[in-house]
Amino acid sequence: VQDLRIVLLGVSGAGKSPTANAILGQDAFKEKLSTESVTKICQQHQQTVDGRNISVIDTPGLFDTSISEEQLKTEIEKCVEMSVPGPHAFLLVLRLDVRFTDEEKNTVKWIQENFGEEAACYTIILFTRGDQLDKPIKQFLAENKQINELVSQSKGRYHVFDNTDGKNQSQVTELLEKIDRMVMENGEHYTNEMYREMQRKICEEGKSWSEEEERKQVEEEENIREDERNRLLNMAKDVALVGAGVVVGAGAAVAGGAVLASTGGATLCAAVISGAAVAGNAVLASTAGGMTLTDALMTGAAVAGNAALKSVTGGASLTEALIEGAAAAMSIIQVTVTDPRS
Ligand SMILES: Nc1nc2c(ncn2[C@@H]2O[C@H](COP(=O)(O)OP(=O)(O)OP(=O)(O)O)[C@@H](O)[C@H]2O)c(=O)[nH]1
Ligand SMILES: [Mg+2]
Repeated sequence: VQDLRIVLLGVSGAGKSPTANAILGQDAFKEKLSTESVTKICQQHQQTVDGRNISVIDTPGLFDTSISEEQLKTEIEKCVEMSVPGPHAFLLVLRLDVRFTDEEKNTVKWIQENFGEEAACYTIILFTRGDQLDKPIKQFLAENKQINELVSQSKGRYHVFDNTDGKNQSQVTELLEKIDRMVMENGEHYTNEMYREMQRKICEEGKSWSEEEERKQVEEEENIREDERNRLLNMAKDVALVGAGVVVGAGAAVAGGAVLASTGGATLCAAVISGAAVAGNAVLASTAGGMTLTDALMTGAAVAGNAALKSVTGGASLTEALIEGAAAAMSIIQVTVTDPRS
């Protein structure tokens, strides 16, 4: 292949930008001087290297907290567009000299989750700070199980760079040869279609997950409503039994009626207000006096039941308080009015 498109990935400070510069043999990408991460957006530069057109795309650090997940996603999208029709290689850049972090452990996984399983076939681990390696790389890998694990996830492909040695052209030539070999083994480069396919899958998984969540929520709400309906119906039966046809009991009857109406689909508030009002003899006046509906209902229920207010402040739901109110109204009826059945 005459042209090569290379995408550099890795955590912030891994040395992506210095590596990109080393490949191109020029200071095209800004490198770090401070501890803050440098590269915030994807950038592409190209250069003729060994007589071939090499395009390098530098990316912001993975897991970098100074840019949001969303921003990173947008940048990765851009990097895919920059690499049309798709990169020949992903270089996963890792530092050799420091202890391996959890984030670095997750980089291969991150690549697969964002670019798809097949991305591993196009990935080469590129170790920076080769100058600080005091033993042969094979021995280093044998002694570092976790890094070795990462290398095997990338089909055993890796390369070591020393970015302090600007004149070391052979490390670049060797890298390009490794990429060529990988492309030959794969038979093609990573394609943007593979990327779109992966994104479509992620999208669908996300959709089916949220559909499932929504279904569960609706079911839960329906269950709560059903329980409430049953409780109200039971209460209504009791209230109606005692309250029917009695003058004061009319309040309870309306309260009972309110309950029935609410289960019949009328709005709870309207039904309850009239029920509580009749039961409590005070509520309508209080709403007219500027109280909020809830206050009025509480007062109404309280007057009706002598107990409801307590239960509301005690943490019971308004409906529960009202039911208690109606129940208490019922007991008032039993005390003050002769039960028509007796
Ligand atoms: N000694 C040594 N230092 C290196 C080597 N490669 C990179 N560095 C240094 O490592 C530091 C990290 O470089 P950065 O430009 O921050 O790396 P980056 O991955 O592009 O970071 P972000 O842009 O923040 O994502 C720089 O100070 C480089 O000089 C190397 O091979 N040897
Ligand atoms: Mg950078």
